[in-house]
Amino acid sequence: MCSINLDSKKQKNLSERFVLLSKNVIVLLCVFMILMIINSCEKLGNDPEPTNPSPQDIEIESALTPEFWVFENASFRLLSLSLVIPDGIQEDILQGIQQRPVVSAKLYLPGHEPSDIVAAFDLYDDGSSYDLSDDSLNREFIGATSGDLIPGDFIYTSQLNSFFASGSDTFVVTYNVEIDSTNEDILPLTQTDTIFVTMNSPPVIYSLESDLYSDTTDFPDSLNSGLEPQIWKAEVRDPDFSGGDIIQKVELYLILENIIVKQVQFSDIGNGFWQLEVDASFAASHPTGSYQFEMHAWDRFGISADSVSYNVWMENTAPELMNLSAPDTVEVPLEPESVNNYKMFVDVDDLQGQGDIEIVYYEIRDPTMVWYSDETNYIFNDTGIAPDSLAGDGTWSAGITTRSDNTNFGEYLFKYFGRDRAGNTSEPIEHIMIMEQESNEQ
Ligand SMILES: [Ca+2]
Ligand SMILES: [Ca+2]
Ligand SMILES: [Ca+2]
Repeated sequence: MCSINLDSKKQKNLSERFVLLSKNVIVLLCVFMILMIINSCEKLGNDPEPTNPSPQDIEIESALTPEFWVFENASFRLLSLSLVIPDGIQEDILQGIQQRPVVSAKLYLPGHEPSDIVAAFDLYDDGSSYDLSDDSLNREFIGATSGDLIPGDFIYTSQLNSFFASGSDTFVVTYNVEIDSTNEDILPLTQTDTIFVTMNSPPVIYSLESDLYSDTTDFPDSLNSGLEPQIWKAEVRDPDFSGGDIIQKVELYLILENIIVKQVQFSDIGNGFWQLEVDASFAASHPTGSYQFEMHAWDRFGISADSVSYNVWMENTAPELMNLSAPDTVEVPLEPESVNNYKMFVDVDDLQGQGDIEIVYYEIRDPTMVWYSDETNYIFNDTGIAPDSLAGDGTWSAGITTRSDNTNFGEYLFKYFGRDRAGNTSEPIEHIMIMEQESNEQ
């Protein structure tokens, strides 16, 4: 008897491993066989080619074809065709048991043979999942996707722009629904629509109105300083609206002495109306004068409307200073090389808003009747920089300092002014301040 010299422990391990290995092999074999069975079952189910639905089961419900197109309009528009199919057959088609109808379209010039086509393309019910951009035919009039929204709803779509046309013309579009390409006796379902391609027309500006003057149709010819908040509404339309064109931009230019001094954009509020909310600050930084208000509008091709002009007298008045707070007496410190700090505050208003105030400043007449002015240093601020406590609240603040070496004691006259960005200077406020030596008494 042949004996293998294994110790009993090793032998045990080996036999255990063998049992484990054979178990694994059996399990694997079983899994493999099950997979084979499943696979062959699937194959059995898939094996027959999908059948063609009967022509009587499929109808065209409707086709949506934009009728008017603007020549050389690059923006894509949807063409779609929806089919009516009984639910059971829809299910069969979606499960691949029955063949999916194929939808295509042809564009041609009327009076020509339908075979003499201008363009041919397919419509898809793919939820826009197919990439159509890799088009060797270089059809720039076809979108990169079908534009289809929901796959499997039997609404077939395609996106086109007007680049299929070589000029303004009328085109016939015929949709074809192929149900059974293998049987010549079964003709495709068809539907025919018409497309008109026209040249682009410029937008038209119809009116500009202020809601404060709703009893007149004309824009007001004067805008007084401090004008009430109002809405200016312009009616602007593009004759090519149905052709896919839209108004892109509506602007108002303010022109003074042939120079455009302000340009504002209106917002689209729909239905051909555009609006601008205006308040008294509209005139900020613009001097009182006779302005030309010029309306402009552009369509998406950058074609501009004939501008419409209004002559408007617009007013901007000077700021007003109120409620000055300043010391009546300032003292020069006794202690050498020291300073005393004082604060001044004044409320400043401008009908065109705080934004119109350019500067608040003061001039000083010293006891010897000499005037001093300095628009970089003798100024107030409303920017929150000390001694100003709050920016933009209309309370303007300034600091003044006396130094121990000041000797020009006596009466100082302060004159305070505000000037706006239109160059209007306020009436001054005057204030007398006495400068004296700090007393010794502590
Ligand atoms: Ca247009
Ligand atoms: Ca002003
Ligand atoms: Ca302030």
